Amino acid sequence: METRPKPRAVLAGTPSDSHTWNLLFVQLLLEENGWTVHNLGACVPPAMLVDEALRTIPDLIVLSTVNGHGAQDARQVIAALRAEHALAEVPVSIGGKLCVSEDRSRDAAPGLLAAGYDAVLVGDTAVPDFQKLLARVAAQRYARRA
Ligand code: B12
Repeated sequence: METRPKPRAVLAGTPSDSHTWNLLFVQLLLEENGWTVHNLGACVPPAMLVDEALRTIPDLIVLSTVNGHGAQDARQVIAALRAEHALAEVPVSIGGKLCVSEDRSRDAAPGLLAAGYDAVLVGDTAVPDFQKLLARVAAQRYARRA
């Protein structure tokens, strides 16, 4: 019987993004892959995400965005998270429709990785890539606490 505590994720929409079905999709995906999720919902201000992350120190922070402004919004969010020493080791990933086309979303990825994201998940491979990332982060968590 599985007795290990589940890895924990904090999930949020980007500050300007009011879409919610994407968040529900990502929450279910995380849960189906064995994670506990605190879904903060849409239009999450960076300060609120930082407060929640500091309160719980999750194993993963996940941002979902589809309104086309995500690549811009994502900058202020990662700057706020990476300004906190206590969150330095927490992986942060972002996925969805980051810009108004898939090509632009892919073009935005290197800049977001350089800004501090650990993974930028866009296009057809977003979900399988995310599932691999979840397995990797969970395995690292269990190895650290073994
Ligand atoms: C429903 C909808 C709305 C509803 C939202 C209701 C709600 N409660 O969510 C309403 C009418 C409110 C709305 C508003 C707006 N919308 Co709208 N909306 C849609 C629509 C039709 C469906 C979105 C949806 O729910 N899909 C279902 C979910 C499950 O799928 P998804 O969101 O696509 O997410 C998938 C992937 O992106 C990915 N994914 C998402 N996040 C993540 C995260 C990770 C980690 C991973 C791995 C994967 C992942 O996985 C999901 C499943 O495949 C889309 C068009 C479309 N057909 O997609 C436009 C769309 C998202 N909207 C759009 C826009 C522009 C807006 C507005 C800005 C319009 C306006 N001018 O006011 C506003 C948003 C205002 C704001 N402040 O954000 C654009 C975004 C442009 C872009 N990115 O290219 C779209 C694409 C329409 C279009 N073709 O132009 N919208």
